[in-house]
Amino acid sequence: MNTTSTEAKHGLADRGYRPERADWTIDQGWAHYTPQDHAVWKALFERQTGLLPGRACEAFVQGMRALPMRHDQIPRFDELSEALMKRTGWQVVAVPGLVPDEVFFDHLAHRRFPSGRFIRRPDELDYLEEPDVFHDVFGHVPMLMNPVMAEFIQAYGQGGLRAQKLGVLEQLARVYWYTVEFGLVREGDAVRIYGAGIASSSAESVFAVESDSPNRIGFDLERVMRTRYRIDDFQESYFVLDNLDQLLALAQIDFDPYYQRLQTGPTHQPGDVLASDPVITRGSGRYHADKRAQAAP
Ligand code: HBI
Ligand code: FE
Repeated sequence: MNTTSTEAKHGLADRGYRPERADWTIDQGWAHYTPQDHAVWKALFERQTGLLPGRACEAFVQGMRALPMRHDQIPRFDELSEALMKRTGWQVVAVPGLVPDEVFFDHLAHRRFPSGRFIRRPDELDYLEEPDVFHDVFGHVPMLMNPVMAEFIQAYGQGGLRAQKLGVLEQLARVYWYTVEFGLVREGDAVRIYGAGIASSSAESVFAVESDSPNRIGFDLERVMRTRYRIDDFQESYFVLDNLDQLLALAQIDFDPYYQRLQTGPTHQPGDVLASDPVITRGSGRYHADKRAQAAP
């Protein structure tokens, strides 16, 4: 088997971790969290719940409200699963961190959301490469209470297994990235967060909706499938849905004609703006330009 891009990037294959179960799940082991672990959750939870009113979309806020999540302790996955199961048939299962793509897809295809069980250290509050329990539970689980998102992520799991066989996973992964992880959606005249990568990051939840630096562009499937993304910093462009029901349509689309078309034609860089883009806000690009200037000798 080839080493997947995820493994190469995160060194999973090198770390020598061998799962005890074929599906890579582990017990949450809730009793083993330390007071420091719960304190990290509390700090992150309080910071984000302060930032998200007026920034997160209605579905996120509603989902959060209906879940057994407390400010002062890491949630129990069995309690989250019970609430999810009733609403959308999803469950949360614990995994050690990033799992191989096909394992990830198989869980999603069966409405099981793999969540990191570890929590970041107090000195890592702002940035972390591997998904921990705060990103996965606070960021993703509220949207899994939404029937449309529930459907879409399951379809992504099914599509992922197929895309992997066809060798087009990179293109499909961009759809997940620019929706489930970094998606914005219009609500009235405003643009709101539904992506978990944004909703679980204090700095990016402000940047994504308020900064004049990034581009905000109306979502188009082929455009997104042609666009590279940044994993190491804020996004240079966000793609904005008119409403969450667009995800339902996406879940039903036959991707094969897209994969065909994508074999030729351009690939776009993260910050590109095209003449054909339905631009909502054209970014100044200042944030990333400053960073590049600092990095240059
Ligand atoms: N594993 N636990 C976990 N969480 C992810 O978000 C994840 C993963 N493995 C692979 C993966 N994401 C992505 O690279 C795929 O969506 C392509
Ligand atoms: Fe995520």
